Amino acid sequence: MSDSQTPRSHQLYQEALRYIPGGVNSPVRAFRNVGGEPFFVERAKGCRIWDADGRELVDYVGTWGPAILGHAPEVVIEAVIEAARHGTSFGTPNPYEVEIAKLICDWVPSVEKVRMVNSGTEATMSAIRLARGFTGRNLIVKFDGCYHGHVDALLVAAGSGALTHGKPDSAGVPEDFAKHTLILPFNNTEALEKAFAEEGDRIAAVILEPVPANAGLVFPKEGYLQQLRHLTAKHGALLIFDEVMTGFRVAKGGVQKRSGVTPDLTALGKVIGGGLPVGAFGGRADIMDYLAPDGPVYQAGTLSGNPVAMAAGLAQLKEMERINGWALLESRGQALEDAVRSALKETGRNLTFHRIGSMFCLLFAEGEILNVDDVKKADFDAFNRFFWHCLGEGVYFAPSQYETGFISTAHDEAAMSKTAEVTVAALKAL
Ligand code: KE4
Repeated sequence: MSDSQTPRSHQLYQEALRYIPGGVNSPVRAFRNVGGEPFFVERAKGCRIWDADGRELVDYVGTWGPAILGHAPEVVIEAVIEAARHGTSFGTPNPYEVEIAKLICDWVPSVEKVRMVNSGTEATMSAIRLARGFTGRNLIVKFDGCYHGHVDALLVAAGSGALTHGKPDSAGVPEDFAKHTLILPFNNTEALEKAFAEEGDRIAAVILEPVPANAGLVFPKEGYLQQLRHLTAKHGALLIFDEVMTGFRVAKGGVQKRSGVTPDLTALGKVIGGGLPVGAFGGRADIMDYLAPDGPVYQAGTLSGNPVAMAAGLAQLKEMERINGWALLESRGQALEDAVRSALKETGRNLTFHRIGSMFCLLFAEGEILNVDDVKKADFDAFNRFFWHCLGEGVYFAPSQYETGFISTAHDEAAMSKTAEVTVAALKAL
């Protein structure tokens, strides 16, 4: 995509670079993984977005997950307008908070009590602090390739060996923080057993994306989540599912509903805000009651539970239930998978397509892909060429091989057939 094809976005980007670090308010939007410049979006509706140069694009990023009903669904827009008319934030409890808390407790198996926050990062950060406060332990286990937001304790990379304690994965994270985080390879049962054998009574919690979707899209091996549940319970450690991305998307109750594995705490975000800034963390009541004001673990937020964001989230979740959105997402996801698989067959490309419900990833790698180490073997140049070819033809996939794509209930026939056509052409052109 040359700047001449998107002159207005190019101009906006040059201006943005003057006032905003990297020209963006979140790094992935800068397209650094695929090269080139980002485009600026001016409006979105359903499965389509329109950029500053008027280009219409079929959108498979869905603002990184929240747009499960597509962009600007009428029910959400009306709920936001209605709520905003009565005030945007009160700094006091409001009825919306009670309604959404009840809905989350009813729908998500692990959640007996829930606290609203303003992002997925806040949700995982708070869940970690709560787990440490509840257990009186410091050590947190996470998995290489899983992303949980920009939490100091979790911006940690695997040390030299699989079982060494972490080292900071970002400037500004003190070594002292990283040493309390142990990084394990995902889907490696021996590493898990060894870690618990050596450090089990020091582990406060294990946090993971139960279906990792920030390093490509990979699936837990048969029995892996059950093993995690068994080992954490056996050693008095908590199990935290980061369902910021999968919650309310892969099923009404998330991965924990589909898998039957119930964590002690769950982090949520994205879909529950209907596109507004919302996160949440919840779980066993005896753990959640450790939170201020009743308990010793402090956590707070000026805009947590604000009426407008709650109204947006409630409208989205209730609409998903009304239309049984999960069945719709499964059928659209299957249609996309069929189209991609026939394109791969037609073009003789031996690539790997992973999908769970409306989340998918076309991995430019062959063979079994079990964790981020396998994804790192992908052909990133080929992915980049595929990305730009599709974008040039009006189909916007996530601008990184490490990111997952999202389908919404608004992805219509026309969008899906255009996607199939463009995918074949892009694979042929590789
Ligand atoms: P936020 O703080 O960005 O709301 O949520 C952090 C987060 C936590 N847990 C999981 C599993 C997540 O995927 C995320 C954020 N996801 C990225 C996309 N992979 C958001 C996009 C961005 O960083 O701009």
